[in-house]
Formats: sequence, structure tokens, C-alpha cells
Amino acid sequence: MTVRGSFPVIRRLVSVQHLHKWCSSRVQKAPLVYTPLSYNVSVIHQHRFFRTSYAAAGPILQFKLSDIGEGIMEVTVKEWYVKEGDRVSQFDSICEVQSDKASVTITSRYDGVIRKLYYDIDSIALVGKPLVDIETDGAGEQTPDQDVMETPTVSLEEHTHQEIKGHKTQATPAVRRLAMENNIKLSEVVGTGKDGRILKEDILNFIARQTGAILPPSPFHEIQPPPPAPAAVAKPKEIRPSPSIPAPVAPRPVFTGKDHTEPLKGFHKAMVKTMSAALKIPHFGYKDEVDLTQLVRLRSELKGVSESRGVKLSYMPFFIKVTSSYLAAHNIGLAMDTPQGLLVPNVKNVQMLSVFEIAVELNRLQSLGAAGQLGTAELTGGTFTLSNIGSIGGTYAKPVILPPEVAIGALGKLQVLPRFNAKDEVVKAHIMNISWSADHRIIDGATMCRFSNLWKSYLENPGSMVLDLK
Ligand code: CO6
Repeated sequence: MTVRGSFPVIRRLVSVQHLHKWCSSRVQKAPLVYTPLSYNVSVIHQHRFFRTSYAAAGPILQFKLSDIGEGIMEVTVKEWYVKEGDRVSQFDSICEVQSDKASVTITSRYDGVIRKLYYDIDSIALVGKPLVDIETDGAGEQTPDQDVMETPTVSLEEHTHQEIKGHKTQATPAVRRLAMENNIKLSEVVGTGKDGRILKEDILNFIARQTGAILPPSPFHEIQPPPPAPAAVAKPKEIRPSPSIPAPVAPRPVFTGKDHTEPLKGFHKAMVKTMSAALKIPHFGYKDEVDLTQLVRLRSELKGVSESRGVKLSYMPFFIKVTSSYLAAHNIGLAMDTPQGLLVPNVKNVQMLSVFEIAVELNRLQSLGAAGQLGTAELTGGTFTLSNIGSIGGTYAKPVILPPEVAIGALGKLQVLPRFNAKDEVVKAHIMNISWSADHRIIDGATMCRFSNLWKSYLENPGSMVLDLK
């Protein structure tokens, strides 16, 4: 139903929504943009020609940001230790990058001259994309298999075990991952590689020394019983167990599971960004219960009619219609549990649709969602969201606002419960709880309370909808 302008509460929601949209569009324009540079060989050589007369120059190589582990796909460039034209050697520090987990110093894998820095300070650098171009020294340049990173100087997560103030270690990402997976601090491992670089063998030897563990490359690590103590090996005859003491039973191998770190992708990654943006919104919650006894009756009357037209009629079309009470275009989003995860498609222009038409569109969105075919058209432009968590279970929720919207409602499970009627008699009632969250910068509690009361009154007296329905 459309009740535009006739309620002060609704007018306030309209104006604040516009204000909020304006603010949010600015927030959404925040960086997170990476422009990959496609290189053309002639351009590189021209660049070289003008910038250097370096005689023994080799090819210009793109030094790419290697996999840092822990599913990190992008980092922020915090500091450059080199500038264009600087000469670097292998393992010289190039820059400091920061992920949401740690700060890492990236070191050079080549000897040569820095020809190009790809990012400004505070830009987002992507794993696998070029960081710098290095004009290497001669054609026979050594190219180690993997980029080398120095130990993070600031570790934000305890389990990385890589914070060693004033002491830097060198190891490839694969070696770091091996150390991390086995809870080993790199600072405690003696590196036997070039310039003290820690090799995979160093980690395996460290584990063997500590626990006697042998780590086969399988999903499970079989921890072998420790080898005999050196003293026992050196002086076997001095240790004579008494005949009365039973021979020690060989400890059984212990199997430890192996955790996997999965990078966040697709819609899940988008959820991280949206919900992180939502964290900046000061949410307040407002909850109430709604007696849907009459609506339950009404729906059961209309359900058969709807089904005879080939459309499933749940309660959602009613909830959506009643929520459609503000803004010029009422695109009511609904949280949908799909095989791809949580998605929020919206029903466009609800102000122009009947309950039946909403049900038709809802059925279409559900089919698309189940088939993994919801697209940008369905997923953008929402103005208000309802989340029917009650279709899965639960009574109350604390829904999180989907920016740039300013409010959201979570519907609880519809339950049959005893309630008192106007004559003080206990009656069987169909009760559903509604949990609203609103942006307190824009909406105050009283506004939300009035809005909720209006919403509730339409649903508790569905006959009254007929008066205002468009
Ligand atoms: N209570 C009791 N029964 C319900 C309810 C509630 N709340 N909701 C639906 N139903 C009934 C519904 O009437 C149907 O009954 P019959 O017609 O008699 O068979 C039946 O359950 C199935 O309904 P269906 O789910 O198919 O359709 P509906 O239109 O109600 O819901 C949907 C569509 C897309 C919202 C739903 O399928 C869905 O995906 N729900 C999950 C939404 C979700 O994941 N929300 C969590 C988001 S995160 O909010 C969040 C704050 C956190 C917790």
C-alpha cells in the first residue's frame, strides 16, 4: 500500500533516505580500484632509452606481488623503500604492504634498477599483479622461484607468529605458511639458506627436533613418536629397566587435522565489504510482536486462488506490500538464502503492485536465486530490506542495515501462542516477532516506533489494507 505523504513518520523516512543516499554514494566512491597496466615491449624499451644509459642492462621484468597466504588477495602499500632509478640487490627491501592481518616487507628477487613503481602510498595492490618493474643486470639474471618476503614488522593476528621486533627473517611464502600451520615462530628457526634464509628443510628439521614429527604432504599430519633420547642411544647398557616394569608401549601416532584457508570470493567477498561499511552505521534496534491471526485466515482464503493461477502465496507479499510506505520508488529487498549464499534481490516499484503481483515477482526471484541466476538488475536499487529469518527459525534477530538504506526488518518465526482477547479470554493467536534496525544518525526511536505501529496495524487488520491499497 502506498501512503506517501499522509504520515509525518513516513515523510521523515523519505527525506532522510535521500540524505543518507547522498552521503553513501560518496562513501561508495572510496578507492578499491586497481588499474592493471598492460605492458607493451616497445613502450618499455622507449622508457629505458630515455631514462638510462646503463650499458649492461638486461630485460625489464615485472616484479609481481606474490601470494602472502591466509587467503589475502589485496594489500595496502604503506611505504616505498625505493624510488625509480634506485639500484637494488636481491633481498633488498622494496616496500611495506599491509593486509587486514599483518604488515609485510617485500624484498627484491632481482639485482637491478627500479624502473617503475605501480602504486602510490595507500593504494591497494593485488596479489599476482606487478608491484615494480626492475631492469635486471644482464641476461643471465638469477631468478629465484618465488618472491621473498621479510618477516612482518607488525602482526595484527597472534597466530601468524611473525612479529619479531628488530630481527628480520627471510623465507618464501610457502615456508612461512608451513611454519604457521605448525605453529612455529620463524625467529626460533635457524636458516641455512643464502644470507640465513629459512628453507623448508629448516622448518621440517625444527619440527623433527621439537617433536619427532614427520610431516608427509597429506591432508593429515601423522605425528610420529619421538626418537630415543640421545643419552639412551649413547649409553644403552646403563638404562636397564627392571624385569618387573612392563616394557613401554610404543605411543600411538597422533593424527592432527589440517585447516584450510579459503580466499573470500564473489558474493561472499561483497558481503564482507557491505557489512564492513554497515559497521560504520550506528544501529539501534526496536522489536515488537505482531498478531497475524487475521492475516493467517486471509492468506488461507487467498492461497488456493493464487495457486489456481500458478503462484505460491506466502506471507512475504503482504509484509512487502505493507513495508512499501515511503519514497517515490519502493524497491523492497528481501534477504534470500541461496546456494551462492545470502543475497538480497528486491521487488521493484512495490507501490504499483498488488499483493498477487508481488507474489508473482517473489516466485520469480526465488526461482532465479535457486538457480544462481540473480543478476545486477535484481540485486541493485533496493530502498528497504526485509529478512525473513523466521522461515528458517528463530524469534528475534539483530538485522544489519544494507547501505545506503537506513532501516531493515527481520521477521521471526510465526508461532501459535496463547494471548488474551478484548474480553480477557485466552485465545489461540498466530504471533510473529519483528526486529527492526535503523540508522540512528537519521532515524530516531520514536519515528521507528510509529512506523512499526503502522506496519503492525495493517497486518493485524488486513481488511484495513483495502482502504489504502493502490
Ligand atoms: N514463520 C513461519 N512460517 C513461515 C515464515 C515464518 N516467518 N516464513 C515463511 N513461512 C512459511 C511460508 O508461509 C510457507 O508456508 P506454506 O506456504 O504454508 O508452505 C513456507 O514457510 C515456505 O515459505 P518460503 O520460504 O518458500 O517463502 P517466503 O516467501 O515466506 O520466503 C524467502 C521467501 C526468500 C525470504 C525465504 O525462502 C528465505 O530465503 N528465507 C531466509 C532468509 C535469510 O536467510 N535471512 C537471514 C538473513 S541474515 O537477517 C539476518 C540478522 C540476520 C539473522
